[in-house]
Amino acid sequence: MSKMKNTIDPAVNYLLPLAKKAGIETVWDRFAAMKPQCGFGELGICCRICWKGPCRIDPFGNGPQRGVCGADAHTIVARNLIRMIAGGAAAHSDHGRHIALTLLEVGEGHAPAYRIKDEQKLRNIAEKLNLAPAGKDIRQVAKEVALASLEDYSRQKYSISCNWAKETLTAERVDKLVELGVMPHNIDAVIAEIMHRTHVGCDADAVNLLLGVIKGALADYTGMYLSTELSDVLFGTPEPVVTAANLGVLKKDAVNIAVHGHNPVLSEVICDVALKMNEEAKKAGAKEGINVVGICCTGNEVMMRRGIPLATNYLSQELAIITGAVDAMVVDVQCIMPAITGVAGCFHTEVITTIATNKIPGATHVEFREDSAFDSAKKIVEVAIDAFKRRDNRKVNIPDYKQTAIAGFSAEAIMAALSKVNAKDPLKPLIDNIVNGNIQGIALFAGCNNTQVTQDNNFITIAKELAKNNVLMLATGCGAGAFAKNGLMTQEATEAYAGDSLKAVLTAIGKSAGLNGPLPLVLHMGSCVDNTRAVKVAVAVANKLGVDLDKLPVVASAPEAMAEKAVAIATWAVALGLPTHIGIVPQIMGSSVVAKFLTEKAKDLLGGYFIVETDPKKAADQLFTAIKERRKGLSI
Ligand code: SF4
Ligand code: MSK
Repeated sequence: MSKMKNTIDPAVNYLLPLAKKAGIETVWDRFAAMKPQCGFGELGICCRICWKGPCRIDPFGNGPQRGVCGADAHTIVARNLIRMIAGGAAAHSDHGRHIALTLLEVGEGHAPAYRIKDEQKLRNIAEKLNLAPAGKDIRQVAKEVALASLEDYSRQKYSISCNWAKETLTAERVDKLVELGVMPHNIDAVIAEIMHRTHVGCDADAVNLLLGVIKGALADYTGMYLSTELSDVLFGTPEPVVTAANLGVLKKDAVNIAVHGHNPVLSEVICDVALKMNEEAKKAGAKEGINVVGICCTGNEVMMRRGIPLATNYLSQELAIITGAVDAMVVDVQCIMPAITGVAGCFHTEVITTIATNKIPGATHVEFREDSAFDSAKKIVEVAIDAFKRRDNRKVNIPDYKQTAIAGFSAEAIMAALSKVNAKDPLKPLIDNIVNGNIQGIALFAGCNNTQVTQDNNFITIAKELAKNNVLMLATGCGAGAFAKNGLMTQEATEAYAGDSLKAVLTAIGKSAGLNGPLPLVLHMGSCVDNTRAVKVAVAVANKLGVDLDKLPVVASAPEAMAEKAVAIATWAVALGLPTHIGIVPQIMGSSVVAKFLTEKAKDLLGGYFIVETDPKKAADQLFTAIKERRKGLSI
């Protein structure tokens, strides 16, 4: 059997042999050492919920079929899954809480490092949340929006749905979700409920747990939606910006600061402060001053809003350090490998943690607080400049690989581009082209990288196949990173890979929007928390057509999913009615009840369902088949 390639990223392929030669271990070495991975875990049939365990079910039927307490495979798999959803929802929604609290501080005048950058968006949100903003002072509006958002974390009445869930979906979808009893009333309470119902001796009914899975995923959706929207208010709503991606964006003659993680509350201030400290960097010998680059989703955030180049995505974060050119890697929350401090120990790189609840042994901790954001950011940049002075240039190996990437396609930016084609009715050109088949459908790519598959390969393979079939593509998270690094967020990619009718539409819109050519083949919609931007566009289209989301020729794919957050996102995509592809075998296959529910029964209940396919070409076929099925349903 031929060995699976680690990655298709040329920069990573350039650096991995150097890492090996230097005896530096990476994620791929640890993955190889971990094999064979536990078969019980792969099937989701091991349980460690109580200390009578661990228990495991024999998948071949010869050994135990129940845990010590009597839980069977279906209960165990469903409980494991719902706890993953709780983890994902907690991560996204805690991020959202942080943003909402920052907005509240701004409204109350306690956060001098921040301001309201998009007042109009704030007022639009206030309208959506029925807060009657007309005539009110903008800080008052900020306060009211923040409090209405925080209500989604504190409401005690089960009968009232979360504001950000009920006001952002089609009415029909809201009714359906309420009827199924899966609409969240309070994000925190839903997460607590999941932890309670999965405590030893509680919910043992797999189907009931699966409905809880859907509810948990919708709590995730709620936290994500408000996080994105309030981030735009504070930091600006992204607009198309031309930048670059891959490790070649690091500069030999600059203090390179990599911002990594998810939360723009920190990275935005670092970018501001870095600009002001350029002279200090030059005095330290960095001819080109400070070069801020992004990794993972913090990278996507600053790329979308500021055109800061993206160094790399999740799986290759260690490789950024192995270039020997990163002076500081500043991390906040989520998707930060604990391994980075070990790699940094082989170089001069400072890993700087910033959040009290996210520390890594071996890192320097600079606590970040909103009320003293400038001071913390200044200290971080000083640490980076100091580290630069210790850089060993003999160890510097910056791969000469970078690609142009056009980022910044928020829902508003897409509407703005469309309004250049039809100012009165911006959605019309999109809908007309879907109806006439020039655009067959829309695919949203989300999610991570995963060592289980060749890094970036599934994203690129599926996208090229769908492009041929005239499918419009959107991307977020490390999927967006994959496309950016591999040149699919360019106009040239549209010329090279789009089917004729898709190319014609992307060219017409791009030219009208003043891009002097087509829109890029894949539209960068932001970080993993920003998937709701795609929902915003889909809901607008659905409302205009007068149909629910499960009728639209819209599909989602997380072909290299890894994180609990990705599991939660994929699940709410299903709950919203989308056929949703996963390119990794999910850890649920030990229960026929759970697998059948998610891949088949969900379709009857919600319209959306999971497609599990590890072969990217076959996955593209299945996604396109789902699109065609939807078109047939609409008689188009
Ligand atoms: Fe075993 Fe039941 Fe305890 Fe899980 S909850 S570890 S199945 S005894
Ligand atoms: S960083 S959740 S690896 S997308 Fe958002 Fe990337 Fe997945 Fe983390």
